[in-house]
Amino acid sequence: MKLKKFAAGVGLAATVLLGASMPASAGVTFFFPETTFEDDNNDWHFDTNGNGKIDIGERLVSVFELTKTANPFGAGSANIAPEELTGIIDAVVVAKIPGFVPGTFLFLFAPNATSPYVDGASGEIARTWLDATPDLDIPGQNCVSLADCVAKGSDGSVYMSGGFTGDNDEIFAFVGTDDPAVVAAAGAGIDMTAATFAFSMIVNNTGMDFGQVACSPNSLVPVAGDCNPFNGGTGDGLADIAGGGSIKGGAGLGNGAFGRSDFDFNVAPIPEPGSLALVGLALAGLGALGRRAKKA
Ligand SMILES: [Ca+2]
Ligand SMILES: [Ca+2]
Ligand SMILES: [Ca+2]
Ligand SMILES: [Ca+2]
Repeated sequence: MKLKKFAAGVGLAATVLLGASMPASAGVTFFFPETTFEDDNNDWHFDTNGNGKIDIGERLVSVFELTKTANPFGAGSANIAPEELTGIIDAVVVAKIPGFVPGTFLFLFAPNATSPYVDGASGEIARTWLDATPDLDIPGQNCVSLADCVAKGSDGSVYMSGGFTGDNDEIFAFVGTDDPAVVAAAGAGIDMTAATFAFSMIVNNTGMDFGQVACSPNSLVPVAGDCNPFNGGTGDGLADIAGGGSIKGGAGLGNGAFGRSDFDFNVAPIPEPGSLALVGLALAGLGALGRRAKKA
């Protein structure tokens, strides 16, 4: 009996330390030591100079839905529900560098200081909202225009945001064609560009504290180290938010978007005081069991 109790106590402590905690917000479950947010995006390009190509100074705007969280080191995932967690990316191309493959380019992005969607002036590139009355379904494609997608994706309360605040690892880049029509014509499952990003967290209304995650190796940096070799400063290979993915073909989209991107990212939540208190209780319980076992 005592062994069983001891095992149960160890099980409780292990569950609290390693498993999913109680979600800080009702619908979002965090995994320790890292949590992956999985997303589905629709992507728009603002062709300011009208040449049909993605150029320096032009904007990329994405509306996305974060459908679930997962444990990047093992099994375990949880749908985000009953609320929905959605967001908007608004960034400006600041470099367009021809790649080795003709027709491909490395694009580097910076915050859009005049974004109507995120606080680009403070460095925000992406912002998320937690909405108690879900109305956006990116996988199900229920928004019919950029304005409709933005309206459905930016209602609710601001949850978390990320962007550039001066960490030398910060990056938002993709490698691929500069012709959105090529992406738009491709099927939904076809990867058209490789994307990499590392952000600093700017707004945090999650109820959690966060450490940092490795942002390299990534699709541009083959070894661990500075996550952005293009910005003149040397980072330590760590950032608050790190992710990547691809822009997939946009065939069948009827809302003006040219592509569907998949930009999953990781964060490193620190167990909240409530969880630590539970761990303390569990350890105290183990201590009591141990003392009783010694006496017997
Ligand atoms: Ca253009
Ligand atoms: Ca919404
Ligand atoms: Ca750097
Ligand atoms: Ca860093």
